[in-house]
Amino acid sequence: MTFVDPDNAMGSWEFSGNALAVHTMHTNQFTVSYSVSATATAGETVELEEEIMMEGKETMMEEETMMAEPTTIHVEIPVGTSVPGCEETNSCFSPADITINAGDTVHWMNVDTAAHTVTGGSPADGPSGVFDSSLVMAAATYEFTFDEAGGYDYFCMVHPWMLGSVTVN
Ligand SMILES: [Cu+2]
Repeated sequence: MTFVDPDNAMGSWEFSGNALAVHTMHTNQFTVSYSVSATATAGETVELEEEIMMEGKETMMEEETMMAEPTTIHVEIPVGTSVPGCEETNSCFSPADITINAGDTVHWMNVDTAAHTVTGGSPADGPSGVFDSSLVMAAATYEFTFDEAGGYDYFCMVHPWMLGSVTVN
């Protein structure tokens, strides 16, 4: 699989294979984030994540602005959250309240045996429409990239005691 995209320097792509090569036509530094998923046994997913920095040749022109490179933040949907109790320790999502930078991606992993949702909004006001995983089955994942700064409450539509928040700077 080869991407040649002169207009878009950024993107997110899924592919299957066992090798990854990345290069740029420019000489500026750039960062590549990649994650590797492999199914170890049925129902169990192993996920590895690394970040590498590719360095281009020295140039006379320095990049003037360097934004923090987008990263992925991991949140677990813990075992046992389909019955009330986790809300007493604010642990229905783990961690329940996170702060990230605009452009970062939050990756939710359901390690519970029950299906859950990650739905923007609150039980009182309903879904915000900003993001909604729909049902995330056991051992499944959901991710969303937050491009806009702001505060985002979210909850589980199946178990409305399950609350979390993402603060985007
Ligand atoms: Cu739930």
